[in-house]
Amino acid sequence: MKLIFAIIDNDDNAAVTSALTRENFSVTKLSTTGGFLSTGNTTLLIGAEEARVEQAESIIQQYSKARTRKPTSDTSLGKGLADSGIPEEIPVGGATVFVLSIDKMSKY
Ligand code: 2BA
Repeated sequence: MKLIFAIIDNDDNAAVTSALTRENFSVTKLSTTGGFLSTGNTTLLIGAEEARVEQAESIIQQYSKARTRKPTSDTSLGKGLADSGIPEEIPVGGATVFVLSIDKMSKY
């Protein structure tokens, strides 16, 4: 059994989640915040048999787009850096995916 953490853009959330659930993956969505931009993103938790991890990753990859975001004065990137040449556009995504081995999964 594996646990997939997939950090995706909020704009890809609906497409990625519905494609995963259509293929019978169980998904938990967490509202998260990127440390660099301090803007919202979505983290998906997916518990899956090892044999299905590649399929889940390929769905996540298919529906996650690379895009750019403008940093705002609210982002941690901008704090205290007003004169230090903050880039106008920051590349974000597609998805950042971590796959962890888990010892046990139970449902009670
Ligand atoms: P944020 O931390 O808000 O980062 C947004 C984008 O800013 C990143 O896109 C990357 O292009 C840039 N960035 C982040 N940290 C940077 C740094 N220290 N120096 C220069 N540029 C930096 P992505 O790499 O696609 O990441 C999108 C989101 O995925 C991140 O949002 C964060 O929430 C998560 N993430 C990415 N890599 C991670 C990691 N190694 N561990 C934990 N979370 C990660």
